[in-house]
Amino acid sequence: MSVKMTSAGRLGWISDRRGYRYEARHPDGMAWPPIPDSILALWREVTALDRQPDCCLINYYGEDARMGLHQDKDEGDFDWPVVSVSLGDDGLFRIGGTERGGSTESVWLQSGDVVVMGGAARLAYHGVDRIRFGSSRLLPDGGRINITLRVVDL
Ligand SMILES: O=C(O)CCC(=O)C(=O)O
Ligand SMILES: [Mn+2]
Repeated sequence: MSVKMTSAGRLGWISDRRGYRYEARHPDGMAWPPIPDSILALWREVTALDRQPDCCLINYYGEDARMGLHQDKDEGDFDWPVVSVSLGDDGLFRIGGTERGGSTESVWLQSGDVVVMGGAARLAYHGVDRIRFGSSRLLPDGGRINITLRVVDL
């Protein structure tokens, strides 16, 4: 995996030899930090939901990082939307339908862009093909941060 990740919120998303899953604790044993209020306010603004997300996944993409096409489907209830925020360098985001191998379209996400995957798009295949390293000055050492908010409902 080329993307570095950590989490905030009640549950964090981890990957180890046993696979991927949500866990209430960091692998080192500590609870995840709370999701910042500004991020929760953004969630409320774009979803109009009272329910808060359980997980705030924080992905860091360095120069050669990418994320293959996948569906977000480890949550208990796909009625809740997924909200994702892009910060720093531009990222080439690819999104298709709900069948693997279907047609896809690509869009360069810029710092501050917010993607909401809800309704019919909640289970759309998506990924990040590459980033334009150094295209933003937000992060002193370059790279892209993506923040993904999900209701996990465990
Ligand atoms: O970096 C992105 O824009 C997408 C991240 C993503 O799809 C994920 O973490 O599941
Ligand atoms: Mn995803």
